[in-house]
Amino acid sequence: MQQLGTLEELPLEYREMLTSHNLVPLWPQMRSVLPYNIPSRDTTFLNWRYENIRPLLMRAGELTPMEKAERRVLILANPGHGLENIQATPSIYLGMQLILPGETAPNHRHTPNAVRIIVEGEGAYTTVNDEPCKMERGDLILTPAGMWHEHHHGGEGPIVWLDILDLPLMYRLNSSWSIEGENQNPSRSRDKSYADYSASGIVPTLNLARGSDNSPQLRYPWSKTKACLEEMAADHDKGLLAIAYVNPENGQSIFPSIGFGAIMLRPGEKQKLPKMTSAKVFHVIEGAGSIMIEGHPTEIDSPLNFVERDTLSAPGYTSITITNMGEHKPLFLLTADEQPLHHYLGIF
Ligand code: 1HN
Repeated sequence: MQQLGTLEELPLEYREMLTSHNLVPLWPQMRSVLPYNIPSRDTTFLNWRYENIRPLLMRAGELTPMEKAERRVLILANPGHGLENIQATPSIYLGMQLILPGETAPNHRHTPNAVRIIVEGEGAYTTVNDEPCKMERGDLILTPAGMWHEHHHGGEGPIVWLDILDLPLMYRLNSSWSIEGENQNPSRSRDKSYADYSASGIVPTLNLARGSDNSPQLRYPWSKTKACLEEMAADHDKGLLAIAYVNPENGQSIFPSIGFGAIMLRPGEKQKLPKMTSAKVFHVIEGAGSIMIEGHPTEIDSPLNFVERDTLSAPGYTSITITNMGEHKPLFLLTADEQPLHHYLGIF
């Protein structure tokens, strides 16, 4: 590899002249912005264990009332990107949100796309553009860019969910902003996963939203995803059991930025995931296991163990292997990655 000139080799007076005209020489940083053979990957391979998050989140519930928080969230920040940059991966933000019984998180809408995965508790619902979406463990609830959303909790104990947003991307595009709104008046009694989009392959004929990029289905119940994976397992006794969450009207990823999926591992099974360019996030819905990556300079020798409700991140351009430690129980994971964006950019 050819050695390139450094900044220090240049006369001080020349460097100062460049700076004064807002100019920067490329060659001293050529290798760092365009590494040979493999990109730099800042995403640290790590597990945010729920057993560590939960007590700190409950303390946030004691320390900070809703009026002082708007959204009571602990951000799952990846140290590889710098904790202050609120990135789990280059374009994915993760946060664990808590609502206590009787609390409401006020109505607003914003440019970042958001998904919630329900982690713990029941009795809460999110209203999205007047559609009340019930929140049950493992459900995926969408609030696409620009849609009004507010959260209510009428249940007994705390409710906790994982927020997944393309906020780091929007923020760096200087396009992240929000508007506050009046409380919503739900116009229907239940979300469209019960009727309009209750069966795969069937869509309502009179759908006025057809053609819009946003998925008209806002809630993807875990019970249906799980049932589908179990039926797939009944038909296939080997191979990776995985599904993607798509817009039922056009089959495309539910967001243009982040792709969502679910994986099932049979009892005791070990699976190598298809190699991909994008970093990846995992949230454990049911079961326990371990995960290992290969092909990263900061690779740790031993795999990371995980249990239910843990959330993990892994860098792109690595080979990921997951093992289900349950001898009799299947393992279910939800995944989020930047695959749609990579496809769009032509780098996947
Ligand atoms: C947001 O609107 C929510 O609506 C949660 O629950 C987390 C993080 C950053 C920006 C907006 C929510 C968020 C957020």
